[in-house]
Amino acid sequence: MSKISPLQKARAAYAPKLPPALVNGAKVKVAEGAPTTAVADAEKIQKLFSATFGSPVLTFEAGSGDSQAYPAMNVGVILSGGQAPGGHNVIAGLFDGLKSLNPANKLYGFLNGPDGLVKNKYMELTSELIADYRNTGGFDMIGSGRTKLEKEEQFKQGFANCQALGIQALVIIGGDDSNTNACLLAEYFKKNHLPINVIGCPKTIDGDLKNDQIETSFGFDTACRVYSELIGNIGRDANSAKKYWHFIKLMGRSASHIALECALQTQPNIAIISEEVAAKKMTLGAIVDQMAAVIAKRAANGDNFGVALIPEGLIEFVPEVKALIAELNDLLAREAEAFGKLNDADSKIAFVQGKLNAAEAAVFNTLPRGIQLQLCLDRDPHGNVQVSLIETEKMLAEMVRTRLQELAAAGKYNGKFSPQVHFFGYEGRCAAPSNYDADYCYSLGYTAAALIGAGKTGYMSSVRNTTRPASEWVAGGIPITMMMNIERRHGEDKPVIRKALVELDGKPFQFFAANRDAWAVETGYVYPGPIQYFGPSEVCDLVTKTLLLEQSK
Ligand code: FBP
Repeated sequence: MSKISPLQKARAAYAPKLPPALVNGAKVKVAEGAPTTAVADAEKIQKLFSATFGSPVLTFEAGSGDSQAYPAMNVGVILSGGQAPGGHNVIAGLFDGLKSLNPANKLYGFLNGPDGLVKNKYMELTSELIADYRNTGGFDMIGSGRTKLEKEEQFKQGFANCQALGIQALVIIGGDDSNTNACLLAEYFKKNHLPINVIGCPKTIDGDLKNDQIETSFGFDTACRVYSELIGNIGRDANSAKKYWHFIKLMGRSASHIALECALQTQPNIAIISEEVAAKKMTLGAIVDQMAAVIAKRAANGDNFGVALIPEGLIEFVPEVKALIAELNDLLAREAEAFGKLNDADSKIAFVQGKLNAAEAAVFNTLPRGIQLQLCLDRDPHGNVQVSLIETEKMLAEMVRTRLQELAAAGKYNGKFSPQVHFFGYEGRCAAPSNYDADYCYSLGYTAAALIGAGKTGYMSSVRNTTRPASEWVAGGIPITMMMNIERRHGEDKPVIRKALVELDGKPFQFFAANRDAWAVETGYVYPGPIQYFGPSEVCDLVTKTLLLEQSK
């Protein structure tokens, strides 16, 4: 590794905390619960996962009482999908856990995501290498990628590559889709009597891989703290200069957990929650009206400034925009040739306007020109609009400006509106993990080693009770099939882990909803400041507001 910062140097010495069952190593006693079922569509899931379905929830108790080293084995690890703070600590925990089972155990990292498994690109992870990455952010130790592991040819190739390395267990660190695929792989191996076990670990800053058994996905805590620090700084600037409205888009491809957590941490004047927009079937116009109303109210109090949080996935939750995008996808696929011959932006927009159905055309016509063009141009290899590239924050700022001009003309607004737009996403994904994520990730990795030592497959590593001190954390394994249901994906019924959206009757949203009207008019910003790695526990060992509220009785 090249030059490291003083913080990184000091942080390398941090010893992450472990649940009590693991403090003396990964040889654990395993307590088995009752057989499990699926979160929905149990019959279909059982049919698809006949070899792995129904396994019990596992809880670890300290020490198997076995003083013998377990037989030596080789294990592979893969990072899958978007970066999330703490991934290196999962690998460090896995490495240390495996060594506690038998010092001769070896860990191989497949490079650049699942692709590395299929293409046989790997490196052995030695203690020297791991030492360089302890408590660091990023996934750069072995890299990540978004290749989906779902086809039988990939499974066969993966098996052959693992066999050549003597690998008996694979750990896949990923989000809901990657863990669904980990489960498919576990099923394939078990059904075909191929001696490789598969364990998943819950990762994603989006916070949407959680359920009754998995409290949170790793990385959510750190990413939200980084964004909240920045939002707090911007709030303080806004309240100092008193001249700008800041429209801040926050990452989170689909669910609004990040926007909600950041709102709970910083108390902005506006925070849009996509799930509420969908539930109330709000139009874009209604969202704009709501924002303009808050801006006008603050202006009437002499406050021509504010902070608004906008979740990245918003526009797909607005029913009319969703319908427009679906029609645009079809239209541009159907008319690809004719559309491709058009050279300038105006003729492209006019072409689309002329071919859309009346309802969709009406929505299209309300959008600012830049967004209209983005919707026509930015498409992924499957021909779909790349929603994450759409600058919702700019779109809303422009639409709100127009609405405020109308209000002013009607004598209902007499303020100044100067928007500043921001997008926070990559700023947080590779941050040095907070103590929470450093401990949680290390524990998840160590737990994966214990599950491997116990010969389990098709499980997700689980560490619970994390709002309490680590000395009360509970480690174990959750059968992945237990989290599954059947969903329609690309026109087909597929078994998938159910994505956790923001629950409108859940305590985090309810708390936000009870306070947002006051936060809209008062300037009650909270300034969380940067993540603290050293110092008193009350500033270093924080837990997200979301988790605290969810776990509160
Ligand atoms: P994962 O679900 O794979 O963890 O990724 C989440 C995320 O960070 C989203 O918040 C964001 O929309 C997306 O990745 C961006 O990914 P990319 O940089 O690959 O486009």
